[in-house]
Order: sequence, then structure tokens, then C-alpha cells
Amino acid sequence: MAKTILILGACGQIGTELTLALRDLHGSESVVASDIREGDAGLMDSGPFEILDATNADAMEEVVVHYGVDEIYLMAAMLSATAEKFPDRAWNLNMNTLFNVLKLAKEKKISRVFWPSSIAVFGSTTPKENTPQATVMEPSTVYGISKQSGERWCAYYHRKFGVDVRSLRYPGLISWKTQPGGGTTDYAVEIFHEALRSGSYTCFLGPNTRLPMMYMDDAIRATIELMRADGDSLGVRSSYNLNAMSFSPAELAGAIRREIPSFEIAYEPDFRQDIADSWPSSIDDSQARSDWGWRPEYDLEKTTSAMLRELRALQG
Ligand code: AKB
Repeated sequence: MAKTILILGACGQIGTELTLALRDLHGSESVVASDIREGDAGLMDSGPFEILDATNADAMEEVVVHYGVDEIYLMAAMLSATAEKFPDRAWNLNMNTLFNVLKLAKEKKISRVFWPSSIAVFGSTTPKENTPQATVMEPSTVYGISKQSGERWCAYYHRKFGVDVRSLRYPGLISWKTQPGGGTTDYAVEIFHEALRSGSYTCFLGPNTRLPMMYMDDAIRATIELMRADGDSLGVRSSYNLNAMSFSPAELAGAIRREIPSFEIAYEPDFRQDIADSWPSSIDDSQARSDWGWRPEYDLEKTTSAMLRELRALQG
């Protein structure tokens, strides 16, 4: 029998594309999307959808039992910039949803869990270049603290109860289908929309702030490859470092200017600059490469061309 997958937070930036990719792979009826609000037509019309608050453990269990769910992808989260404004809500959402899912797995009501972590688990005392898989981790943001705690809980549930939980430390994600919301790396998506709309962009990070980034197609492929990997080969049950490229706002503006020579960028750093300054500039993902064969496909040039091409096509 085909397995049934539940996506929590299916209407967000990653959730939308992940749901569509998993429906392509496993068939529409096998992938149940859920969120606290409805998503775009592409998501709503392509398979089953449930309004579900992932902090509500009973409601989650009802959906799991009703559909006979085997695997959960928990994509609901409050990102770094918003979490600084609403620390209590961020902690509640980011932690309690994870506990709800891990508990279902511990009780053998589901068999596998995906939970996203982030480069935000690192802090200013972490080596900034080529940040290793295992290193000093002293996150300074509410979001980073919740992700680091979540990683420890994932490793604990795996070791103590045999829960098959798998996780990636996503860098900033660049996508054209759905906008991000409330992150520090969101500028790298906004800039493309503004380049095409107005020909200029004012960036909330300074010109030389280099951060790890990834095109969404790579992130979705990484997620699916990790979830299909042989569990015995996975040496990391907290969360894997994942790398594709690193660039600064000035470098991204330069790549856009190669296609739109008149594009202009200005800089007005705000509170998100401090968050970005505490994160790594580049990531060592050698363990993901050796354990389950991870290889990125999109660099800065390829990402820039794909984003401009797809957004232009959307505009018609
Ligand atoms: C954010 O900026 O908060 C996220 C992340 C790096 O996890 N995109």
C-alpha cells in the first residue's frame, strides 16, 4: 500500500513546493496538505487539504488517524526576524509542534518525521567560514535557540525511543512560487521581485553580508533525498549541514545586473543586520555528501537566471 504523507505548514514558502513535489512523486491522494489557512490554488486544487493548527496535538492525531498517515513533514515555524518580535509565540509554535510530532512517532502512530533546522543554530562564537557539522553553537536569536533545542530533542528521541527523525539545517532559500515571510534572508527573494517591478531595491542588510543560500529546487530535492535515504547510513540525527552557495547582497546585485544592467541597489541595514552578522558565511556539508550523497545543482548564476526567467513568465 502507498504510504500517506502529512505536511504541516503546507502553505508556507517551503511547504507549498514540497507538497507539490511529493504529490508528483507519490500521487496526489497520498499527500495531505495542512495549515492554519488556505494556500494558493495550485496547492489547494492538487490534493487533500485540512485546516490544522499544528500546536493542537489532539487535532493532529485525528488527522493522522483519519488518513492513516505514515510520514510527517513539519514545516510550520516562525522565522528569525518575526520570532525576535514575538518570542513567546515563536517558542510555542517552533517547539510544541515538534513535541506533538515526536510523540506521535514515539507512540508508533507514524513511522518517519522530517523537521527543518537552520543555519540560525550557529552564533557569533561559531567558526564563520566553512562552518563544520559539529562545532560551537551559541545562537543569539529566539529562532536559533528554538532550532538548536529542537535538534537536541530530535537526537534524543532517536537515541532513546528509536524515532526515525531526519533534519536539514536550511540556509536562506530562494524561490519564485511562494514568498518567504519573516526571515533574515528574505532580501534574496524580494530583490528579484523589485528588480523586475521597479528596477531598484533597498536592502535591509549591508552590502558585504555573506550568507549561505540555496535555490528552492535544491532544497526540495535535498529534503526528499534525505527522507528516502537508508536510515542506517544516517550518522546525524540532530540535523545535517547543507550547502549550495554563499553570496552577499552586493554580489547578488552584481549577478542581477548582468541580466538587467540598469538595476540599482541601496542599503539601509535594520535590526536584521545583527541577526545576519551572528550567522556563518559558508557551510561545510561534507557529512551530508558522504552519508546520503548530497550534491547541489544551483550556484548564484544559475539561481539568478532561473528566478528572473520564472518571475518574468509569471508576469506574462
Ligand atoms: C531566516 O532567515 O530566518 C530563515 C533561515 C535561514 O532559517 N530563512
